[in-house]
Amino acid sequence: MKIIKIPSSQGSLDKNLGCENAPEILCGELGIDGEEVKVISSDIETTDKNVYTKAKEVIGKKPFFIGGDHSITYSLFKAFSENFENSSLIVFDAHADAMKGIKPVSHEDMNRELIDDKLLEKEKLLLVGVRKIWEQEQEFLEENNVQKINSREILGDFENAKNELKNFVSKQNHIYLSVDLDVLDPKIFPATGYLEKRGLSVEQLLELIGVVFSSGKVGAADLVEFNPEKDEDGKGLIAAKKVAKKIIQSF
Ligand SMILES: [Mn+2]
Repeated sequence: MKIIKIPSSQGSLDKNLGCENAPEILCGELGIDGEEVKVISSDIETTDKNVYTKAKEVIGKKPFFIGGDHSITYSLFKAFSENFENSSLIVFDAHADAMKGIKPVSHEDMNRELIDDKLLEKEKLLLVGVRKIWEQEQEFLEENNVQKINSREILGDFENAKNELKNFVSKQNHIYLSVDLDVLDPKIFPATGYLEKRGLSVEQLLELIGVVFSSGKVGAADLVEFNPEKDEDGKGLIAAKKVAKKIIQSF
């Protein structure tokens, strides 16, 4: 596998400034090194191009991308889907990231932009842990029948949620896994831009990530939206490290 650092918060609409520091801190703490994508300050379009170019270079070598804000997944999945036919996207996130989009892509619209730009088939997207959906997003998700396993289902009947995930995974060919750490409960993970109550525990997230990897179909993964600047008590780093380790060990 290959670790790629993407130190950019340029797609966060200024809502998670500081998350660009996550790759350096996380890799330092984990004692791992990695290549770094060149981020051009105040030029998100060039940064996005650099993210895409790097992804094209490493797709096929089981890359693990550490962000950064969630907008990077657009360019990363674009490269992934060009390499693997019928590729699927499983996103752990408190949000649907499906607002009406404008370019450049942001962390609020990247799922929708991937579908609208025909880089992702709507039935190949699965949202996991979602619990805050805006009205315009709800319309889009319903119109497109986007599959989701929401946070309520996971907290209510974990075994059932796990089986639903297994079922989705079993029908896919090539999976890109994207983990937005705001899927975790704010009590254990306050170190991010948008806090939504009633989220997952670290143990639940690790187990569900394990389900996805046990298929042997994961070709690339990312970890996004950890903001060390909002991590006042260090809890965020502890959780982020556990999740990063799990992904590294699973590849
Ligand atoms: Mn997100």
